[in-house]
Amino acid sequence: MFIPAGSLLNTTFRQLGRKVICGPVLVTRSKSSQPYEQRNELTKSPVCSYNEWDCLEEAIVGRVENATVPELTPEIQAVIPETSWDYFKENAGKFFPTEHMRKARSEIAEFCRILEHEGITVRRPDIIDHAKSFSTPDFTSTGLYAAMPRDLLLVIGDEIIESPMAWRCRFFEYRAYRSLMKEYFRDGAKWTTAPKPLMSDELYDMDYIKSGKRLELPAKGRYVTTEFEPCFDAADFQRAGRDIFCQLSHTTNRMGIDWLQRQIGDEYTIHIVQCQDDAPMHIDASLCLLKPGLVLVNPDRPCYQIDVFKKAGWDVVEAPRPTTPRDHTMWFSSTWLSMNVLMLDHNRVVVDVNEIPTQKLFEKLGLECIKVDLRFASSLGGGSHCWTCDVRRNGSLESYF
Ligand code: DAV
Repeated sequence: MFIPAGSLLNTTFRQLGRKVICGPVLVTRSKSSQPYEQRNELTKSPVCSYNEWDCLEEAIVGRVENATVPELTPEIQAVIPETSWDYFKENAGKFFPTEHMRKARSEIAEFCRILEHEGITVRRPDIIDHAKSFSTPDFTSTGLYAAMPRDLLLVIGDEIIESPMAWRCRFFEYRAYRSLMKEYFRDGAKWTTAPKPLMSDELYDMDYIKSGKRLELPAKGRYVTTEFEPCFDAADFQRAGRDIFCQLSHTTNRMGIDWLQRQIGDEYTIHIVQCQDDAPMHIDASLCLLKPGLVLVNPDRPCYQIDVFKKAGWDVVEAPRPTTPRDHTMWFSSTWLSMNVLMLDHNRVVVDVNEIPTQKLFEKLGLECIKVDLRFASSLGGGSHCWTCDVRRNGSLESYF
């Protein structure tokens, strides 16, 4: 359902309001050994990103280390491929297979080198033990991973928000990012942590799977998460300056979207758009904003509100079908990660080296493809967009609609 916005004007690239200037020359990194009192007095935030396409200067890239098989809880069962169900049941709490993870790790190391070669400062989360079991008054779980910073961290302007993610196994995922968050805070960023969900049984429709209609309910607006308390994953949002697009999904509820809208204020308008998707979780393999005037869509998941983009003069381009072999292990997602791409600026796009049709499309659109091999890394559920969080892009707050 689209929430029509008064702000959807036909003017383009209007430039208004608060402007946070950022750039690597202006940022001095605090030494972690330096006492807080002696931190650098900075006026510029090291965190600054308004959209998916301005020139990328600094990014967090996730980690493979200690990725742990989660328990097959209802909120996971509602979204992951059925082919993973038995594997998760049998291996919950254990690390993912060593050899597969070794390959994924070397792919991610190479991905980091490629980004650095493109002039981007690459930061990494801490290595923590995700297999450690924990309890809250409401539930007991083991962790998952720190592979997908896109799911947790939402950067809107100079604010970096730790999202109230919906999976129990991700309750403590923020811990892997706390060294970075503290550093960004010391250096001037606005650091926010959304209200932590209790994740008690009330947050979940415990009968969602039992109803036997797992694949039909999203069309009726029913998800595995309830409206008991706010929850959202940052990857359900795509930023276009003053307009932010998001979907309701198994990980993002209305109360979560309302919380975010109130938090970021009326400088921004969040629009809910929905795609025809029988297991929605994260918008970035369904609808990807590539640059002003260009949106990439998933032909299997038509977006009901695509006219919003067309009316604003945007080109809507269908992503080619993924080429990942059917028997390739995808524990968490579909193979549509082929369209889960990271823009380095208006002209450069990070695309999987194996996805030739997607590369050809981008080349036809005049984009330069920066090729990375994420075949084994993608088994953990993300492409180059999910594996990263763009902490700083060189740009300002603009309106594109
Ligand atoms: O299967 O399209 C993609 C999830 C990306 N974080 C899918 C889900």
